[in-house]
Amino acid sequence: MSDKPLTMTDDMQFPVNLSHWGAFRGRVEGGRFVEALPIGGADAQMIGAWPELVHSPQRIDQPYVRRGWLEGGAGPSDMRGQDEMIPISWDKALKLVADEISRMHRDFGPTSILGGSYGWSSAGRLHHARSQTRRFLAASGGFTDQIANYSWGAAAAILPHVLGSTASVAYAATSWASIAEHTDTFVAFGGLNTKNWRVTSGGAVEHPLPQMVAQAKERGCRFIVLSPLASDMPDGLDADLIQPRPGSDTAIMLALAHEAWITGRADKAFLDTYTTGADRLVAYLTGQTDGIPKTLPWAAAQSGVSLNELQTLWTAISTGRVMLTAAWSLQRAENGEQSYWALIALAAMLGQIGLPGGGFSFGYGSMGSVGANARRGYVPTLASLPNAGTAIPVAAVADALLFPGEPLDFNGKRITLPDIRMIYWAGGNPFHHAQDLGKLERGWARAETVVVHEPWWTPTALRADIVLPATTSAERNDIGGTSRDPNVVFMQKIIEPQSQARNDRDIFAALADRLGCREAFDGGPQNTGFDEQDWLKQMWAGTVKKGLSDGVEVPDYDSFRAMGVWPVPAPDHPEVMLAEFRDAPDQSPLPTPSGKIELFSQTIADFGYKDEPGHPVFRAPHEWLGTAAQGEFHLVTNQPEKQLHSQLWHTSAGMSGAPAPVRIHPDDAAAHNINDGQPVRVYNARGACKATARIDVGVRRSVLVMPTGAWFEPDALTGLEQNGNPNVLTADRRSSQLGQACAALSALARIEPLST
Ligand SMILES: Nc1nc2c(c(=O)[nH]1)N[C@H]1C(S)=C(S)[C@@H](COP(=O)(O)OP(=O)(O)OC[C@H]3O[C@@H](n4cnc5c(=O)[nH]c(N)nc54)[C@H](O)[C@@H]3O)O[C@H]1N2
Ligand SMILES: Nc1nc2c(c(=O)[nH]1)N[C@H]1C(S)=C(S)[C@@H](COP(=O)(O)OP(=O)(O)OC[C@H]3O[C@@H](n4cnc5c(=O)[nH]c(N)nc54)[C@H](O)[C@@H]3O)O[C@H]1N2
Ligand SMILES: [Mo]
Repeated sequence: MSDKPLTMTDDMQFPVNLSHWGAFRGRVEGGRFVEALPIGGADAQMIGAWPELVHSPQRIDQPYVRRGWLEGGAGPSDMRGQDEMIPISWDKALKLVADEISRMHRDFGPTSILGGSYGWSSAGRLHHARSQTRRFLAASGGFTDQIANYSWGAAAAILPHVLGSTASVAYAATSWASIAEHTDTFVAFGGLNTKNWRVTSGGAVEHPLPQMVAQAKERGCRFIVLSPLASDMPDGLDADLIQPRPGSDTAIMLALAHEAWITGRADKAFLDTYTTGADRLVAYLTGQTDGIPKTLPWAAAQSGVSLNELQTLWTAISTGRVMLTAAWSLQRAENGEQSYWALIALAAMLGQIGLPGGGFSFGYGSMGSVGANARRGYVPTLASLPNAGTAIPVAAVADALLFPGEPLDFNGKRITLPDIRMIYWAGGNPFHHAQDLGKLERGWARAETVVVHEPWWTPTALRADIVLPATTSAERNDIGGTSRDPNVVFMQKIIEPQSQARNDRDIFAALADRLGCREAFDGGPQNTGFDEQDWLKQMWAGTVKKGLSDGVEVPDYDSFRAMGVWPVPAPDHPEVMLAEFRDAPDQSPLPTPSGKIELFSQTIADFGYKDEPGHPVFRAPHEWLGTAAQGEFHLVTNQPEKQLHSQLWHTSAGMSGAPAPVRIHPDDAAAHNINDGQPVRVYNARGACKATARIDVGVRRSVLVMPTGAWFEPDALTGLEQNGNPNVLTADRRSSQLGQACAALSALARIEPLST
């Protein structure tokens, strides 16, 4: 490993590649990938693990089939993950898979195949496993897709009602340049955890946020962080820290909005011009609707924060230019939708939405390059194909497997859960990401056939009937990048495919040939016979065309390929979210029913959901410190430090050396006889896992903080999960009927020393 990261111009002889955790050059010696060198400030340890990933002993070397499935035929089974896996030829494996797809379509119709394939697979748009899976299953006759995502599913449901689109969580954000220049007070609900900046969906080349935050600080911006974890901020930021009960932020936001109203600070002109329904919200805030004024003392009682701290917070935001932000974690909770709506309502009261450095933006602490200010639309994507099947909310997988035919209320619609008989997963790890993994196991057992494409023997691959070995992105050419970073990367193949691994796309093309749907999979006769190069050229042609229409000079394909990294010219101005709307609300209305920010939504009120009266509300979750019994902790499951979810776990960058860490306050540790570094058992009625105690004075009392990312490995006899996957503990309740989104952060658990 070199001690200084390479710049883009160094060592041009090594091919450039890209992952969600950054760009790198790869050095191959004697047929082995021996070194990965970070480009542009990517985390050296995570990047450095690339050769370990490619040559991992966990690589799947060839296709396998589960003995019970091969000998007993397709059918429900609780032997997945336990049976022997038998090596078979590609030809045999492809025939088995193609025959199963035909059988499903013939006997049960398209919705019988679950094919959403949620997960992050690899950066690179052509070989993006999830896109390829969806194209293939759509082309072959249809499937049950998965709607939205785990990251911000609740936001995806609420924001279109309030702002008209998901832009403010998906890609738009006021830029850090604007914050550095204008913001007086920056309030971060959920903090700004620097570990999350190591990762950007699609893969970023630059990692500018630490410097940009430091610039704002230097210019005199005051930072206030609300989080149960003190380390949810960059070292040296010295933000004021407030530690509310997890799940209580909405109460705080609403009380601040109430305070703005009753003190006369509310910007009535802004509310009149740019919002609708403020009167309905105010009636709730003042207690006219439900008899409970949402005062600061009320919020103090809900959140376990002192009145004094809330008064200081109110004073801080009542003057000057204020930027309000919430991490995505806040909405990955029961009634998570409300935290985002309440934040928008508070920002509307302050009247600075659309002004430089003011208003709100989501997710500055959630991913690298949020607010980095890039010109969007230059990373090509692969077109999707129309699906004749159906779709379920992404987090409703276990329910769909367990309760076919049951109705599910979702964002004003009533879905009937499909009768899923075949699971097809490529590019995700549901036995890492889903809540209540015991429940998922019970649902999974009901499937007749499970097919998984994976590079490694993950818990999901181990629970398949047919496993097909996939290449990693180092073993193929691709184009990648993210709309949040000003670069597009030509990902050059570093090493030939290992063992018998094949590209997901080639696997699907071979299956499409067998099923007679190759032309549909290719997207029409004009693409027939396309190889990797042809596809990449076609995708790049779209980017060149965009450049022509925008007046941006884009290199031709061969030049781009030779460059490896193409820096997209910066936009003319730093982005200020909703500035256009503020400047000309009549010419640039929001795509909401009123054209304005909806502080009351008739559409939502008309859904008639119990917890959605049509304006932001505080609804306490089922599981939080407000309902905790003696000895119960709020379990906060955040993102892992040096992994991307379950990826990298089995490398030197990951956590596989010991059960995952669980952070606990020293007083709580003492009360439970727990020492630093001690093996512990974290448990509740849903399950139990091992973990390694980390005593941390920065953790709020009565909270445990445990990262996701450990590979699910329950002990065959006791069920005790061995590696520290907290999703054996989380509840599979969804955010609400509106979002049906992942609510992993609303869970209670207990902890005890593990006697060995
Ligand atoms: N408790 C709790 N649970 C959570 C969260 C939380 O905060 N708390 N967060 C949720 C969130 S936001 C997310 S995004 C999910 C993460 O969801 P996961 O599905 O767990 O994400 P990954 O671990 O990135 O899974 C990607 C999988 O694709 C495989 N892969 C990589 N490259 C390729 C390829 O080229 N081809 C194929 N076929 N496979 C490939 C990897 O080996 C890996 O198994 O977890 C969710 N779960
Ligand atoms: N290193 C690394 N970075 C990543 C990822 C990764 O796997 N590894 N995954 C990426 C993905 S897919 C996503 S979706 C994003 C997720 O981005 P986030 O959801 O923002 O990230 P988390 O780490 O889950 O949570 C951030 C912090 O929120 C705090 N928090 C939790 N609950 C509450 C609450 O109720 N109130 C308050 N005030 N704070 C709370 C926790 O202390 C936690 O540390 O991260 C991305 N970045
Ligand atoms: Mo995510």
